[in-house]
Amino acid sequence: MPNKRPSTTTPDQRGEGDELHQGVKRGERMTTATGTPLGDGQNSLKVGDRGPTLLEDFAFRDKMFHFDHERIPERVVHARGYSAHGTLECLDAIPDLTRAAPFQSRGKKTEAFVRFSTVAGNMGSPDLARDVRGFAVKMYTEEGNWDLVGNNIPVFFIQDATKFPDLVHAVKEEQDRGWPQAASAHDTFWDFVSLMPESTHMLLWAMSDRAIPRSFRFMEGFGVHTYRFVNADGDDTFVKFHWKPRQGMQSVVWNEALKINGADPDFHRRDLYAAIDSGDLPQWDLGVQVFDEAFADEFDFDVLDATKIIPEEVLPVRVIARLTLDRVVDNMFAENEQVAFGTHNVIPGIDFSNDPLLQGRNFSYLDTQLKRLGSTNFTQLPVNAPRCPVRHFQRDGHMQTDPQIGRGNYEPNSLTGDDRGPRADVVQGYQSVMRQESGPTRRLRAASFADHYSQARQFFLSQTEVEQGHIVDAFSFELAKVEDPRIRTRMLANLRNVHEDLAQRVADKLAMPLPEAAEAAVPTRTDLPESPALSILLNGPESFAGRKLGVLVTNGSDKAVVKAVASAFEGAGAVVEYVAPAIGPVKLRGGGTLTPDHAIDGGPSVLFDAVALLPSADGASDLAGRASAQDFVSDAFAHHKLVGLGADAGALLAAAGVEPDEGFLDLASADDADVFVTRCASLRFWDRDVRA
Ligand code: HDE
Repeated sequence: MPNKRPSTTTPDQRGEGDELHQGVKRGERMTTATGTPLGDGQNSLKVGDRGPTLLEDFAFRDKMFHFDHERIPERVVHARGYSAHGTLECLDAIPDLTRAAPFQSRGKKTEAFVRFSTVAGNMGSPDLARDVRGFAVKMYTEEGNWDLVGNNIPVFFIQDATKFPDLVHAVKEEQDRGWPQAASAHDTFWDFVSLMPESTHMLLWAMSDRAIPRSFRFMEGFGVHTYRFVNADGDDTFVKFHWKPRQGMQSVVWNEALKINGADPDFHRRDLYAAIDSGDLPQWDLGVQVFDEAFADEFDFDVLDATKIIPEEVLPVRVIARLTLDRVVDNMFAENEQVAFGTHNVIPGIDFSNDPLLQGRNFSYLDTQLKRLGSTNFTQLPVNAPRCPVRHFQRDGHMQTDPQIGRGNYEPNSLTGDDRGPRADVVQGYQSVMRQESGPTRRLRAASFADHYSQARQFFLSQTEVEQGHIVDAFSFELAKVEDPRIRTRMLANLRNVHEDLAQRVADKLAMPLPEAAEAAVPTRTDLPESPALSILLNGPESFAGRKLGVLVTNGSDKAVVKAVASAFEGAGAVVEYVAPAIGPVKLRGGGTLTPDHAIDGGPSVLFDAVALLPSADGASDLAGRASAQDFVSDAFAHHKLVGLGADAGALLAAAGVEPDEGFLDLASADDADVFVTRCASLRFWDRDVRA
């Protein structure tokens, strides 16, 4: 009986026991890659019951061949990312400034795809690394794809693209040992940046809370470079792009970030997925700083230097459009991995400046796609394909899927149909801005790029005291991980040029003497005014909407209070999740049960923006003996969180060693819920005297 199925497979494995089954399971018939229907998906073809597999087994080879080649190289930087689809809507038409298609009429909608990322870590690294976040937006316009490949920090480490491979080698895991993963806190990174004072301004941002965002939804994005807008008459202006989160800005604290990475390494991607999936669609306003040559000439710094910003207080950001993310990806590989961004993807109305970093990027992004995606035809992949007609005489190449019909495959030709194939449009087609450039060819850093410290100082002074403390802590944490003391000394010498107080505080935390200040090409300016727009805490949300409350419940929790808290927070647009001693249903005092979202050992308070402690007295005594419950409370306290305090949580508080302060709000009765949710809009109780 050679066709008898072996009894070791279950009916489900065999595709039996299904009412549709007539050799077909669940509607679709499984086939090989070439469409041959499979008769058995569980067993390879063998000689006898226990014999060797036959080379003839084409189905096995078809499947294994494909599997063996599933991986493509991950991105050399920004390998870990997460994406979503959305729409850009024009709020303020600006045809006078640019002929870029998305901005020609108010209400105009343009399909978009966004990929957020960390920079240094590999694809499987944790989301809460201290790192810059990529903020890359592809806009599928009717005049081609426009990619704005930006970051959540408006400046960069280096001024010239030729230094990029050095920077990336230095920050990635060290080549002789293979660590650390997704961390700048190691010798090679600090060695490099301490020798490259141009990175100082970026370091201030990277050591600030900008580098540990609470969520992609709560961070700003920046085009970084100066670009050009060009209108229909060919007139051009300079422009810098800004994405402003309508959710308000928010970051976590460092000790919390470390713990989130353990509790939920996918914290950021899960957050974005959950928000979109629940209909709480994240939005950013797209704003521009537009300026002319005269402004550029008068401005304190060179607008072509990507280590400098133009403060919003000097040149306000004008909002012109709104981006809404409304659809999660269907397939991470097809979309998140295969999306190919490039600064060179511009459309009529957008042009480049001479920023030497941007010029270099225009080469690198196209080049890297061939390595990753393996074919010059990557633009034909659905996520990369323009939504407008594509017509040219580019031919063939690996994986060509365009039906390139007709006889003429060159331009000009007289054979391809009536219109003789596509021709350039000298009137409406892309025209590069005509620029007068002259001068000797030289490898030189312009003198106008020489000030490396003044804006770093301005950034530091524009932070609140709390944020300044975080910057001091971050420099100290990272430099304490550096093994070679000469690197720490060199970095402290650089920091003295930023601000004496910053350098002294970092030195104190490292228990090191302050070295002489480093030699600086130009003296640090002390006259730059503070820029409040640079602070996260000064630009937080107006409410707790979009944030998450974690409610600790046990058997016997007061139903009235639990319900009131849930309805107050959900009414404010927040998400409420329940944490209990175990994942099974909890019986409430006052009747009914509640199904928790987390068991306490898998639901630490670092996953929430605020917490409510609503155990029964017995539940609190029971939890008091559990380390995970003690951490739940003591971490919430240490991370400056607002805590709603039920009437019976005393035993747990005592076990956690926490004395309630003004950041603890009474939740003794259902009536207290509204005050608690209103207070939670401030997100943290920074006055708490604790350093996380
Ligand atoms: Fe990138 N960068 N970069 N970068 N970058 C890449 O392109 C590069 C820079 C940014 O989600 C790579 O497709 C050079 C600044 C983002 O797919 C690569 C220089 C900014 C992403 C590359 C820079 C960025 C990348 C790696 C110095 C903010 C992820 C894989 C001149 C304005 C895009 C890839 C995504 C990715 C090169 C500096 C943002 C190698 C040479 C400045 C958001 O081409």
